[in-house]
Amino acid sequence: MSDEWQECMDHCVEVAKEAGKMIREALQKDISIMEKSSPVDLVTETDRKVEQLIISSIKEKYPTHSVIGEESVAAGASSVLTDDPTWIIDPIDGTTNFVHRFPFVCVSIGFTVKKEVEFGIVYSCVEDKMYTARKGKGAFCNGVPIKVSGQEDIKQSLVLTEMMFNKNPERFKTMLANVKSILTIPVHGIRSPGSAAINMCLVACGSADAYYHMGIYCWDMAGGAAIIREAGGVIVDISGGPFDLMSRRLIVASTKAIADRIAKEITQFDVGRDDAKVQ
Ligand code: LIP
Repeated sequence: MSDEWQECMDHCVEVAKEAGKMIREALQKDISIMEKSSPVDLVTETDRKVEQLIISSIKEKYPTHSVIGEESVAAGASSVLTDDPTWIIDPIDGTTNFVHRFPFVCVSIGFTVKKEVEFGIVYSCVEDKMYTARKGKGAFCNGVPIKVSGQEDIKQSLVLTEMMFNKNPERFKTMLANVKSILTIPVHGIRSPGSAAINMCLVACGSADAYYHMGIYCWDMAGGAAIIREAGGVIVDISGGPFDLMSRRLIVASTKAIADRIAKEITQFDVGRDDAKVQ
């Protein structure tokens, strides 16, 4: 069985390269922007085309596998994770970056078996960095092994999170208050690169020490989850408890000490679940 998943991973890397080429070409042309759930939730024709490319390639080669894709879910498809081999796809993670040509844009794909992440790839296609990881086999960037910083001291750390307008005033206030709490520890700084998957890879390769977020989706987290674990980092729920891929929240850190400290500072708010429709 293990070779079968390796073959899937090799295929995943090839299709991500093709998708990345499509995104780079689209960056050279006019980009027409559409809104999804809010004026700050954007989608483009390229998101949809890239997702179609990836899904058709997977379906042709692995017709029995399941797929959860960001744009398919936006169009009404299910986002319930089952025990089936499942490809969880974000065709462009960092769509807002893409429309502004801010260069942190990636293709993120995680592959689960019995609801556990078996492998993940994140292709930061403007930087041409291909992050890959398979369970038990290590994490790599362009084939070179990567590992987390190992930083234990939150006061010596660089923390990533994302900030955006939230139409719920209480949640918006809490999100900003959380940023203030983390800055006040104090940490060396907070950065917002604009792509959840790239944020996870930045922690995985030691360029940052932690990343936290409430309100992202399984397709933002699945690829990066494999990479951070295999790079020696930790991934937990925003409460500090076990990570749940469908929970829409996470803390990623170089060490448990840093993850625990962030969990202690954060005030949670309800963001729902990816699989809420079946609850
Ligand atoms: C985006 C993330 C971004 C986060 C947004 C959104 P998209 O994904 O990666 O970092 O702040 O909430 O989920 O929409 O570009 O795939």
